[in-house]
Amino acid sequence: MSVASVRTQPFAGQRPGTSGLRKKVTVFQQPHYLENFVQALFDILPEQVGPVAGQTLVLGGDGRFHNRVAVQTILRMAAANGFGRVLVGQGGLLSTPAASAVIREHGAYGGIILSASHNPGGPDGDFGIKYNIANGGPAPEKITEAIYARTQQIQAYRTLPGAGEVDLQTLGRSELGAMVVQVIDPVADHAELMEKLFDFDAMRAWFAAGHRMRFDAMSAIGGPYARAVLEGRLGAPLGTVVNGEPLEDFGGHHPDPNPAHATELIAALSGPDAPDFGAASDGDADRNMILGRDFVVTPSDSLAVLAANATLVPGYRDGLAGIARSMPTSCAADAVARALGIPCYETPTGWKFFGNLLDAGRATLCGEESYGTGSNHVREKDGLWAVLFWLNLQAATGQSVEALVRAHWARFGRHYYSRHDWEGIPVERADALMAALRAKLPTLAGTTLQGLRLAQADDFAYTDPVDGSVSRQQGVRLLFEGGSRVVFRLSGTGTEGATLRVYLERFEADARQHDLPTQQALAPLIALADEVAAIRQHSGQAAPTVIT
Ligand code: G16
Repeated sequence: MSVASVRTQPFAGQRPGTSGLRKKVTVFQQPHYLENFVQALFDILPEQVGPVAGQTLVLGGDGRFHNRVAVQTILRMAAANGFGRVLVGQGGLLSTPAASAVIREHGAYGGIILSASHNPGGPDGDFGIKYNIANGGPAPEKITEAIYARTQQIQAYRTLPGAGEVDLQTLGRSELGAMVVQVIDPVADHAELMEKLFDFDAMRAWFAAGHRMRFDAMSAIGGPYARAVLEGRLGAPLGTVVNGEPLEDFGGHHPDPNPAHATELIAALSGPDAPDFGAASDGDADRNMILGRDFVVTPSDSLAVLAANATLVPGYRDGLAGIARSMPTSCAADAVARALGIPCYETPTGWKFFGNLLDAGRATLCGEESYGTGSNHVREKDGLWAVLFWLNLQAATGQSVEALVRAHWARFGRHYYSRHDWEGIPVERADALMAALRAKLPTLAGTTLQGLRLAQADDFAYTDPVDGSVSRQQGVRLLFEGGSRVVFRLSGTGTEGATLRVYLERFEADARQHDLPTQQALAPLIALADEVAAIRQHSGQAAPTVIT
């Protein structure tokens, strides 16, 4: 089988965003589009990381439309570029956290994950690709920027034109040119890892005692993983996992586990006959949502509660080295870190920023407001891991989700939190909004807005404490006396227009004030956000499109 060099030309706009390159499926279907990006990656790896010849690559995706075609393309290109072996999930499938686990478990050189995460799928939906390094985590900016630079110069890519499709349904080994293709069980490594971290006996007893749970896999890749652990190893009744069959278009739904898109689950968790525990994961199974009966937990609170109770779980019995959260995530975790006497790191949005802290042993738990929670067990956020953590806490304490959160608020105070998304803003308008806001920053500190005194107004910059790299312009922060915050930033994961994210947070120590409706509690902050950033005027929209 001979290697061919196929001539090509650069495509504009192949710069990875918050988490890889995400575009419409129709964009990825253009001839050479995927190939250019993959070759750019393979071209920069030797210089950025080390030679690829003979190395092991991990490959898999969330099964969305175009996954099957893309996996075959990448296999042929990996062989033509000299990789020695590719570990690919059966059917071309691997959840994002499982890919991270497989990279680490097998000491692989790195991995390619095909996913656009929570973005809708299908022929008119989104597709995505990202590269993870040997620690199992997303490639840092240095690598993603090098890939982008290479895509802008690329002239040719290497492939095996004569190669047929590799059978990805049958577990085991085959050859593609000089490269070995090893089709692996996508679930096994991850399930083993979960069993090492959590008290499976206690959780089995919780189900055996008649407690009920509903896990909504949103017709995405989380289904097989959740079924194997919850209904398989833990003995939860069949049917505990709903929408458990991965579909190429996620059944037409938006596989994003939050109050806007998991309305069915929220309804199912309502009322006296509802299950005790509800949970969901997203398109590639790295996000999670946690619910009790008639009770929704915010991701920021989730991180804080897990951190405060971590020693109840076998994998974290010895305590935490530190906690890390993305800047827009609420400060609930900071309060826990203070009480535990451990550091809390504030990083830019994007899981890639946690990698160095985890590798250096500085942080054990990480979390983001965008429904991502994880730990040092892998280098990605992990939906099922978070769900099992909550399950383990309920089994260990005998308390409900709501009771655990209320006790947490009583001890640490409540951080009311909400995110308002303004989607589909024309890019120039969104850029103009952010530029105007940044220009205003020097005049804002010390002023009083809606009765709140502004202590600090800045554009968040992060210096990685491990390698000293600096990331600037990571979001405009308004920090008020008393702990309230408003943060503005543009999303880096969308595929159409711009999305302005406005993150709103109010700290309330007084337990008598812990039962306000969230939007009401945040009303002054919502009003001042619009006043300061002139959101309606710039966007031309009357209201946010999504409130979580
Ligand atoms: C990705 C990143 C997360 C980030 C989220 C939102 O999640 O991995 O770290 O918090 O996007 O990013 P943005 O606000 O820029 O849209 P996922 O689940 O989409 O991979």
